[in-house]
Amino acid sequence: MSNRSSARIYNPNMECMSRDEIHALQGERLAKTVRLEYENVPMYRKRMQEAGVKPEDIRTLEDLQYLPFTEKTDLRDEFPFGLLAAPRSEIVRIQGSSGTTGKPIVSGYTENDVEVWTEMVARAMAAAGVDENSIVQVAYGYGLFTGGLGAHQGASRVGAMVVPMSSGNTQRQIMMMKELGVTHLCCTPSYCTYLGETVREMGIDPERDLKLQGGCFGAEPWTEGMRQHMEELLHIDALNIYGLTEIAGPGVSFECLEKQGMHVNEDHVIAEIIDPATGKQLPCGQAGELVFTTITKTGMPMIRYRTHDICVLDDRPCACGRTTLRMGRITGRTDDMLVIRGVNVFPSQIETVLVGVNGVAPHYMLVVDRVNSTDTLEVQVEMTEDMFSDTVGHIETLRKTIVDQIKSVVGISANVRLVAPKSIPRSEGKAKRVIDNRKL
Ligand code: DLL
Repeated sequence: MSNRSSARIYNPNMECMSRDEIHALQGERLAKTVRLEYENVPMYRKRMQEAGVKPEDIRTLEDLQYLPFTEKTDLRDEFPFGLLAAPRSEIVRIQGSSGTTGKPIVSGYTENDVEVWTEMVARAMAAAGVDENSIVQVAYGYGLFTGGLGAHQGASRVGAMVVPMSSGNTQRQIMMMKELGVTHLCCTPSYCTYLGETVREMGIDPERDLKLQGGCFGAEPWTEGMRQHMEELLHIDALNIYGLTEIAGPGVSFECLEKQGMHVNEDHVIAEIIDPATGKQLPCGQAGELVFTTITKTGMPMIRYRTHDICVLDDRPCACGRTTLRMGRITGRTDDMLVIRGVNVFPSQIETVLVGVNGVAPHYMLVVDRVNSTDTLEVQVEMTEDMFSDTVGHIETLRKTIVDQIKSVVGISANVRLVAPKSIPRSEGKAKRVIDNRKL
């Protein structure tokens, strides 16, 4: 596991300010960003005029609440370049995300924006103990997706040796990991699990045969139970890293080795939690929808971008010395919340149940359907090899345990189907865990 003393604070001037200093800096930078948007982006000018807000009204952080929100649909409507605040000639990079339907969304980055993003990921890498002696294997996809290039840039910035594997080709990933003596891995948590299980199947003992110490894992929701599983499988410290294309990519926030939430890079972004129904700001400690405003970007800055991700914020100082706001795990998205027979169900609640049960592996799929006007939920979960070869009696007891726990934690009756090991498709990128046949 990581040597804590090797983890350091990359930019203490920015990561350890007093709350008052952070707020003052944010207010100042917010005012500049609002002016930039008003003067250069017709959509923002129109929205602000409609809301009766002029750039000179926005002077401090408290004024943020008067600004209109930005939605993903705005990026689609203005695709590809309608939201650029800088001249086209100053845009040096496009990154994007696929989106589930229709047009992709893209974000344009100036040289300044690539620099800001690199610094944010460098802070995450340093917090994970990555330095010039580290070897970092990047198994996020390279391309329009921000994972690969983002992790690459941040690891390079702290002076590490980068192994740019991209995702997939699992056996080769493991061969490189072993032969090069890779110390840190960056990929989605679901791919990490897959890699870890394959390492074990190949007869490789991570403690003896690998030099892995830790890694930065994100791009999809995961749970504490999943962290424990990954840490045991690969003998690492598995740290959470969060981000989204619209704001920068990975590194918007990141965990330190305390593993008590993700530090938001507050000198570059302002985080708010709002009530998704009313749009009103909520205090720290209360769960709601995460909203971000960028305050140093120049290519395609975002004002009050609604992420639809649900979490809580914590403004207490962390034992690591950083004073920045911390985000709790993303517990769901306002738009991936399943409403099943009137009950709100988040896939992460089911994952929490499954990772706490012996005899099943954390590979699952939720299949929602509607039969005779009634919603049904089937939870397919893989048995471990041991359980699979066990007697039928045990398997039925296990199935019933899971049904009971889902009922008590989530509050609904699910049909649990235990399936053979390795029968649920593995993911090399973001995992797909829900099939909702009601929408077809
Ligand atoms: O997933 C950027 C990224 C790459 C983050 C690598 C971390 C590591 P998008 O493809 O635009 O960008 O997807 C953004 O993914 O709104 C969340 O719903 C989800 N997400 C990202 N990180 C986490 C995380 C990248 N650590 C969307 N935990 C976000 C939970 C996450 N969900």
